[in-house]
Amino acid sequence: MSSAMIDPTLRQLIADCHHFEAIKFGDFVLKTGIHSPIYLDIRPMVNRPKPLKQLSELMYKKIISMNITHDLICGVPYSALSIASSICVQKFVNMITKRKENKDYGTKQLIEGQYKPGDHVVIVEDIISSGSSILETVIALRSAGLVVTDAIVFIDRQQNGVNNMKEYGIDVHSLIDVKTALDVLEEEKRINGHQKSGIIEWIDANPLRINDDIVNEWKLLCLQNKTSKLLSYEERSQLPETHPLSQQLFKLMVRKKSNLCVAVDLTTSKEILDLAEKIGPSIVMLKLHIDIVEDFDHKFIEELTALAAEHEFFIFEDRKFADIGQTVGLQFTKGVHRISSWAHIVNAHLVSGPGVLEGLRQGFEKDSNRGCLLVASMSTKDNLMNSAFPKSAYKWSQKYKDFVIGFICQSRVSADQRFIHMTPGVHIDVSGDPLGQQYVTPEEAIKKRGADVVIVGRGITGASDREFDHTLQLYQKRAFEAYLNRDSD
Ligand code: S5P
Repeated sequence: MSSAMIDPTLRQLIADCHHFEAIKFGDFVLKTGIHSPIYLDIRPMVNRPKPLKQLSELMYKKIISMNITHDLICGVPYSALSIASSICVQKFVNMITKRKENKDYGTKQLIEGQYKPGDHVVIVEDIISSGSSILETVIALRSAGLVVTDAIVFIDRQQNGVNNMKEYGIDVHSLIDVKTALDVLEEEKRINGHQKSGIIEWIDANPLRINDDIVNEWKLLCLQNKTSKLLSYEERSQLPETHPLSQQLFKLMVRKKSNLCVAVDLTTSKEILDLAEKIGPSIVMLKLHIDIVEDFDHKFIEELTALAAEHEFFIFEDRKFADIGQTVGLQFTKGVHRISSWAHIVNAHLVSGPGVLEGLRQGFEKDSNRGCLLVASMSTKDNLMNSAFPKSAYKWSQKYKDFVIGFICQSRVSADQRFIHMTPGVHIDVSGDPLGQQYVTPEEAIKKRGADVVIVGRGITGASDREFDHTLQLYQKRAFEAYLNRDSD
């Protein structure tokens, strides 16, 4: 951009920036620890009515001249919020704002204001450096179903931000770039040629990248948006911030071509170990009710753990912890079973509230190879688990994701694909049992209800010796094929 072509108001604004110390020269240490010979902070400009009005008029003019479709305007917090408000007041355009909440805020809606999915939004920002803040806003807007393709900024620091944003489908239009602003300031005798070339040299030597955390958030959004349907186990193993145990499980399912967990509801250690030996190669998880084992001892656990390592499956103790946190902590770590010392996975009900998770927390001792599933719904007839349970399971899964890896459920609880959904009550013959168990087929569980892993008990363990191998393979094959053909009817 040549400084001779600059709109007189813009020229005046750049001079004002220097006058009000929105542009400063010297030696500044940036947030990143890098020394910079130039400092830009637009606040002293947007805190004053005259430059704010002039700046917002110019920015809106740019939106119009670039022919950018816009139902709404969104300022990047915080400095650009006043610019966006000023545009909206002057030009009668509606505004939305993005909250700047910390990460713990979970999935709560980050966009404030009236909008509908599909509305076009133009982003307004004061300065673009790497583009990270703009991308953060783009992620929030796109997550809410809004369409955003353009951003208007006052000054481009020319440190690669505009280029960076192209990768994300965003065209950034600046009123002025920093080198042209420096020309103006030189012409206005506010800096000399020597200072200017030193700054330009520094700018050229310091291109910026988008912050890694934001890139990861973007990847996650892409993976979720790529299809409204479920991603493959492989893709899910690569989602950022997936629990290490879930990552291992997703990978294991791909490797073993199995999404089968067998419920081994047998009462002697010999029967369990014999069965584990037989089913080991075909399963990814073996589920126990350790309190029904009549001859329990830790030698049994050692042998089972060795089989789990040999055949690569996880051990899931279906203890359904449900008491007050204090008791649950003891049930998990103490007693004859000392469950926390060997179970890769346990589960919990939230009937008594999230205290149960606090109670369990101590037993996980930051061991990233162990995790907990929340019971969100049950397979049995006339059970009392109404819709409050999946809602609460969803809510607390977000807060305890350091060890909550997913759900025991009859249909999906969370759209967050990092969580595993496991469905029990699966049988090829769906007639149920006399004690209220209700069954669905592996296809129904996986294709219709969205299960990632099916839990099969008597469907397999009840097969006669003669039919056992065939039955095991049939369940493995039907469940995995249902996953592979999930998107067909
Ligand atoms: O809702 C549920 C939750 C669980 S964990 N319904 C269930 O049946 N289960 C468990 O899954 C149950 O405790 C048993 O171990 C297994 C189902 O066994 P099956 O023989 O009826 O397949």
